[in-house]
Amino acid sequence: MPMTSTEIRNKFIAFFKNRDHTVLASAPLVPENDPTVLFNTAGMQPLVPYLMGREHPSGSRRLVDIQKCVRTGDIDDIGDNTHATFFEMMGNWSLGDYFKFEAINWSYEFLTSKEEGLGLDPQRLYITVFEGDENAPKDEETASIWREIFEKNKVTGERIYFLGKDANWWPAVKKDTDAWSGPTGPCTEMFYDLTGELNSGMTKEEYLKADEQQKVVEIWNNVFMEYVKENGKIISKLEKKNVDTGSGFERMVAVVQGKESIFDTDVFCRIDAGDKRKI
Ligand code: ALA
Repeated sequence: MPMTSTEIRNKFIAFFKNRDHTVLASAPLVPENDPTVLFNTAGMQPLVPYLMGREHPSGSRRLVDIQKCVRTGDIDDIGDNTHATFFEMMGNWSLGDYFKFEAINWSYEFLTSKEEGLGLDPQRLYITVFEGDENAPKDEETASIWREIFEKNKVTGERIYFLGKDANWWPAVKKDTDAWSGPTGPCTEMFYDLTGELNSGMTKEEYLKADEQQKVVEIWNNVFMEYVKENGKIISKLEKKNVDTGSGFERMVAVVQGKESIFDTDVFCRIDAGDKRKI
């Protein structure tokens, strides 16, 4: 029997609680103090003041939560296998505390550990890393942390791809319309091979094609916030570096339950009704 969505939810919270993270309830879907968005579109949205340097009311510099989100930017993708109008985002947060090494190692451990995590097959993981541009250098540090993890765990093949800011920078830049103000930085995304048939020696072009065909699905994004953006432009470095994580809950459930679509998981289907939808 695969894990239920409730078990996955509880495991995520427990994993980070055991690593000294304070557990937060989801903030309301409609932001309380952020006029820039109609809905919370990511786990980081309600935490922006703390990512910018204000002390969190809990007094903690490590947080974990599962945030309710509506991502209006994804509206054209709604209805495919992996995008929902409303979704939940699992997140662990470092407010000026740990950075790349711990964040990446914990992501890998939670994804693959059979005891404390989800027990996913590491041979089906693919990673993207920021390739660098005029604002920030190629993220070699992140790539070398991943290489070390794969080597230590005997995960074979080439599975790290360097991509540009549209894919590996938060928030992704949409030319001319990006008026985002807030904390920003490069990210590393984790994808899972839904088919179990992909070859880890794929060229970048082959990998991008597999992504386009939804053979891989993004299941986790670690953002390494180091900069401050104002009206879409990087204006300074953050005083304290942060980690912002986003892991789509419904997608993770689909991957763990071996389903191609989030709509076939127990988040949307009765667990005793086979493939019949609830409504
Ligand atoms: N803020 C990042 C995202 O939503 C983690 O993907």
